[in-house]
Amino acid sequence: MTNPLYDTLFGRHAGSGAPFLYPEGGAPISYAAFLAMAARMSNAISALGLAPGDRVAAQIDKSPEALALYAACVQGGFVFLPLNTAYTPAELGYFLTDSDAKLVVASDASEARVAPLVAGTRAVLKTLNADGSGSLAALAAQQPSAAPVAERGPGDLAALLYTSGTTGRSKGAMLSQNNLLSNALTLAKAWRFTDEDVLLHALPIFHTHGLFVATNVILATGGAMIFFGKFDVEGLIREMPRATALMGVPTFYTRLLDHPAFARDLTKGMRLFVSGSAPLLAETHIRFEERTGHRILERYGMTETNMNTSNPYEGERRAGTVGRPLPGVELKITEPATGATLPQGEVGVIEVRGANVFQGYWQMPEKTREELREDGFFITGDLARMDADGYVTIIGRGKDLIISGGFNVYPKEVETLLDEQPGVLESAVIGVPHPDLGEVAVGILVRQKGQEPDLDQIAAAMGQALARFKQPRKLIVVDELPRNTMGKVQKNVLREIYGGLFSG
Ligand code: MCA
Ligand code: AMP
Repeated sequence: MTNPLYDTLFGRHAGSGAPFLYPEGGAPISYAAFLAMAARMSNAISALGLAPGDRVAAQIDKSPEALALYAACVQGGFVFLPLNTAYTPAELGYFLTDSDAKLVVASDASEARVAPLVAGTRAVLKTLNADGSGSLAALAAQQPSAAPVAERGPGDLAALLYTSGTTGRSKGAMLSQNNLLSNALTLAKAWRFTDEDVLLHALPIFHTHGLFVATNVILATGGAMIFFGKFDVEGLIREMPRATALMGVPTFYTRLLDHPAFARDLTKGMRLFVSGSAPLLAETHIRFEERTGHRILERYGMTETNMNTSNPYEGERRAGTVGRPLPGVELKITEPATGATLPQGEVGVIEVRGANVFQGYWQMPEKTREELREDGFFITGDLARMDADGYVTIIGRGKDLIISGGFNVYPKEVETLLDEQPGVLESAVIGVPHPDLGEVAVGILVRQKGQEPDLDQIAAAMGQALARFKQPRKLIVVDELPRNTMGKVQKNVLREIYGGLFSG
């Protein structure tokens, strides 16, 4: 094999007229047609002067063509770097420079905003729009529909996905061909995917969940995807009768349950509902079973590791747990200070090792050493307990992280900006329970003596600097923050005080 990821996920479908994508409102796209689209795009990228190993950064709307860009990168050996469409130019600039991307793909609508960020780099800027048009698409249209498959080994990089850090700058998680491939094959088998499956795909394709977990599992087995531009509860309900599986964040499930038309009958043909990226409340699991007769299968993963644990396909899917380590994944619960493995049943940090674990952080050897041990165990920062029969229950996070609707918000990043605002002495950003998004960010501001912060002006400044999902849903001004005897802000106290802001 010259390129294991391409050969196993894409090349094996050469010439297949079987449907791969059912785009919302569009004609079905066969595997063969999708591969031709990807090959044209791969040729176009080569024509722009990129070589295997070069980074292709993309901040584009979800579409079949956007997915073909991922396939094109695997085919040509380029490193795919997808970016959240919610990022503001202020956030984007760092990723483009840090990754030293050689091609940046934006949309016609965002081109003028992105151009100044690209101007100082060696990258070329091209566009790809939600309807498949754009300057990259135009260049691809002139290319042959077959392309060379770049020679790549299992350890070569396939993707670079940025994850924010609890301190400092975002880190690019380097994912190799084998990181992605091993996990796709493991999940396809664990969850019994076949070419008969039709997956409801309503996740974004710039994160692990929608791009690798959902898409790669289908590619590995030859099934099809009903491909939504974005999550739309009405669309899911409309299409569910012709689907067999759904993968989503907990918000998908609470929104389905809140919809009066979501009833048992609709789910008759479905064989699997998977949830992940954020904790699924046991209550949601139970309500879902009462309504549909299906038990949601919850699994746990990270950008750095793909998927680590899963509840079983056959056997007990235990509400409130993320199941057992997947085949090929070693998992231990350790004492945070020493790294020593804890006795069974005690709460500690999850560490994982396996073919799924990433290659380290892009150009950050020190950060890599802090989190990836020499023996290959990765320190996740998630706190959990393991039962005698291997089920893992996540208790909380050692890292200061808020997960809002499946998107990560690092309080430190928001606090740094809030602290710079006029009239603000200091701030603390906490996650507060939210009925729709699980939790949302709330900013607690300490006023500077004799000053009153202008909350509208601060909210506007956050809007300029931060993606919408990171912006505090509420700003609250106080005289001081609760601190422990060491002077550390007691976020748990703040969470208790403000925990009810969005309930009821
Ligand atoms: C949208 N908004 C949000 C979020 N999404 N605010 C906070 N958190 C969010 N997640 C903002 C919108 O900009 C809008 O702002 C307002 O909230 C309401 O938008 P709405 O239309 O209700 O939202 P939506 O467009 O329907 O999106 C909600 C969503 C979406 C479907 C839950 O956020 C989503 O697709 N989440 C999935 C994230 C994901 O794929 N995570 C996987 C990461 P305004 O008030 O201005 O109108 S991978 C991962 O975590 C690991 C590896 C793993 O284990 O999977
Ligand atoms: P990301 O940085 O986007 O890769 O997010 C990974 C984090 O999401 C993990 O470290 C966990 O904190 C969280 N996560 C993912 N799946 C689950 C789950 N099923 N239950 C609880 N937390 C989860």
